[in-house]
Amino acid sequence: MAIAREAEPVGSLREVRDAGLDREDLLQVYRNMVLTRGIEERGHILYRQGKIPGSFYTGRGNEAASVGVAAAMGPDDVGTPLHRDMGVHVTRGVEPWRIFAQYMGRVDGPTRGRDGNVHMADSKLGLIAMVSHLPAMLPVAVGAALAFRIREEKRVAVAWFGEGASARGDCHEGMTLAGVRKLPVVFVCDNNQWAYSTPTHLEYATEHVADRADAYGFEGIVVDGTDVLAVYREVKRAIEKARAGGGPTLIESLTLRMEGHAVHDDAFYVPKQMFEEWAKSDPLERFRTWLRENADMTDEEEDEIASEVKRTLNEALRRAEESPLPEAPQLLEGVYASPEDLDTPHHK
Ligand SMILES: Cc1ncc(C[n+]2csc(CCOP(=O)(O)OP(=O)(O)O)c2C)c(N)n1
Ligand SMILES: [Mg+2]
Repeated sequence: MAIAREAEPVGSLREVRDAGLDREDLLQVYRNMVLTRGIEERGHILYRQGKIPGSFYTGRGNEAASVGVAAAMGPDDVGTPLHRDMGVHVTRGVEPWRIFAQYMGRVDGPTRGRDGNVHMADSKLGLIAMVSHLPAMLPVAVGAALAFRIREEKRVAVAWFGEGASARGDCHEGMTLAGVRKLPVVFVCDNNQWAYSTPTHLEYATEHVADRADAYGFEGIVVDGTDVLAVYREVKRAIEKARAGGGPTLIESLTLRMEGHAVHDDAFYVPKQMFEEWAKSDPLERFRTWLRENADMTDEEEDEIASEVKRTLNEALRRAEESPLPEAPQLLEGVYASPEDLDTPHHK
């Protein structure tokens, strides 16, 4: 039996206004979702053209979840987004041309050519770059939340992890400490129902991943990750609760990974019917329909967003391709911090 609360879908425009989004905000959220998908689609083309070293990961199906969470974060909050969360980078304001530069290992990517793919973040925008080892970023986010507590800053950390990664010890360690110290952290589980080729019934034995929150002493919520407004509303509540001293929340966002684990994987092991079922709740299409029915989005507004995104992507690709590859002697720059770079007293 489920222990976590199962969140209701969002209904009216009024409810959305109460949650803090006006009409302009809604159109911006939609634009960020369209841009997120566009970046990953163009990235896939770059990969096929042989311009991207290594592999290529996308978060198709996760656009509502990633944009919805990021839209609920405050400007001084921090986050540790993962490989399905391009919408977080887009919403926090990473310019698309820098994302393409990152994909291609160029100096203008957020890691300045030191890493590829989505192993990136712009710390000036409150994001901490992921490492491959999952869910190693959870203790990092919990550490950030502990720092906020010690420094008496009203900031919140948002920590992403996949349902597969939830089986590992660092997840348990991070949540235990966060629960015991009532830290200002929101855990977001991107449950896309597959960990590479492993299905959920081989990943966890509870009904929901969020059911575990109760055992750590905080609230667990399951939300439909294709419903951007429901994601926004639930995360906004959890962030404000954390900011007010109410401790952590675990939000499980349920989606389906709509492509292979990465582009080298054709996901032959996912039942075709499952894809067909989930394609019916495509996050972009769902929100587009909602906006037309509830916020009177016009054909002109929709076309304007589509063409602005297209222009942005074309310009971004052109600019990224002009960015050079890094020079070998620069590779160690910015890798190690010196005591002067750090503002922590014991490093002075
Ligand atoms: C500690 C660790 N073990 C194995 C891997 C290899 N690996 C990369 S992604 C992945 C699947 C992760 O599944 P999930 O957490 O559900 O995230 P998803 O990729 O589905 O978003 C695995 C096993 C890893 N990155 N880190
Ligand atoms: Mg998964």
